[in-house]
Amino acid sequence: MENSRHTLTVRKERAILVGAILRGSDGGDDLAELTALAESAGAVVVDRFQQKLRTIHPSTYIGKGKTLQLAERVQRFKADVIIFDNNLSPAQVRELEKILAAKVLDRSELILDIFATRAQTKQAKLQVELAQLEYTYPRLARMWSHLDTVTGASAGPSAGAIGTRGPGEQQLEIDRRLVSKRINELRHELAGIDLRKLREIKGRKDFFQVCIVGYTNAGKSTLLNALTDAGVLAEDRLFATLDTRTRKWTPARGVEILLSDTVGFVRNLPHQLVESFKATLEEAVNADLLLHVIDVANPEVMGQIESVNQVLSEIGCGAKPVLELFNKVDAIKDVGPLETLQTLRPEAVAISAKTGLGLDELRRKIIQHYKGCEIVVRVTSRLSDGKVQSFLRAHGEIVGEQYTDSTVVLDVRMGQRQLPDLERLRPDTLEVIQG
Ligand SMILES: Nc1nc2c(ncn2[C@@H]2O[C@H](COP(=O)(O)OP(=O)(O)OP(=O)(O)O)[C@@H](O)[C@H]2O)c(=O)[nH]1
Ligand SMILES: [Mg+2]
Repeated sequence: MENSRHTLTVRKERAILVGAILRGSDGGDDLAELTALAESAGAVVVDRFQQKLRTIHPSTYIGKGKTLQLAERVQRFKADVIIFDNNLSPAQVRELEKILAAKVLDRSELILDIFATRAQTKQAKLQVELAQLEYTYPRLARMWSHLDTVTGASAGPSAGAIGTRGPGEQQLEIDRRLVSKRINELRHELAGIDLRKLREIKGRKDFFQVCIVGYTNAGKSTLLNALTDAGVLAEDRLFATLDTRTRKWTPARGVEILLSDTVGFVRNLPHQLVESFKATLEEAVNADLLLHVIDVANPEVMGQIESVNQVLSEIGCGAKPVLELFNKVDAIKDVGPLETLQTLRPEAVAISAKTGLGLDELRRKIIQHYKGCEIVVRVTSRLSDGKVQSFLRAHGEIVGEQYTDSTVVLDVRMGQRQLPDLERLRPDTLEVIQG
């Protein structure tokens, strides 16, 4: 128990959720998303507590009276952890922990905790550790047990273990140094991985790249699976996916696309996390087309669209072509809000990644985008050169044919992206006549 007080995880812990609604804000979502996040992290939510706030209390965020009421509820519900929907300053966390006699986490720490349990690849693990250290750095007094694992010191309550020593100033100073050393190591290691990843992404530039983005739990992985049989994990949990998956997809003859699934977005994504996940989101930055999956069955759909667009512009994708997808249309109870959305965003495609509804139309629209970079080439090749002709017939649409005794001149409509492959086959002449 004493040990868990100092960790930033919430697995199997009894949690009280607290949301302060600031005057002038949009009123929040009744802690529905925080509940889903807490459960996703493995906590058991035993109580919820909301307060309308005129101003933020500097030392405890919520007012003194409310804090005391909260302390009473901590006792009554035997809570281990209090999770705030708002982001708290380190000083506020310390003060609240003192008054409430329980562990206090804010929304960003909760999200980081989920990320820490979900990270699969080495890159994702390092990125999460870096984000956790950077976010938690000013909160050092609370993270003794995390430092144990970082520095390789033994965890546990044995005398002298870091986890049981008081947060004395001297100890704090040593730990700060350990943390900044570890942060440097992580940055260095990640820089190497990022470079490799970047090279890998650049190596794909001959392909038309489509990247699936969207709010967490919107159905991105389900869509990737529905289109490509990728067999990626999709589940009703926030942040089921942390690592990017890329699959080759052939939606029509001669059209080869690379389709990537990415980590979900969430409102107020901790800044450090966006920073450290930039390499993962590099897929989106390099994509030719983004598919923005929107869960239209979620009552917070408008806010979620906004959050995603905000992160997209933060990572430099603001001007990229986007195809918006209204997903989960099979699950909506009231068509009213969907109709409003469709009026506002007439270009969007209504789909159900689960039942397959609308996927044919989606396929057509993606191919249209692909063909946006379509060209017509005039190619001369010897009649005996079967390779060039079969390539053109497989990858393009023949729009003109002229034969001589020994050569054939073909006019072919095809994707610009296939030009390098055609050049590699060395036809006698090759000329772009349109596009
Ligand atoms: N009813 C319905 N459920 C869907 C649809 N698409 C996805 N889901 C469900 O929504 C949940 C989340 O789906 P995922 O594909 O994991 O969502 P995601 O966007 O990849 O989520 P993260 O990776 O967590 O960000 C799962 O329980 C899916 O079965 C749909 O079209 N209709
Ligand atoms: Mg997913």
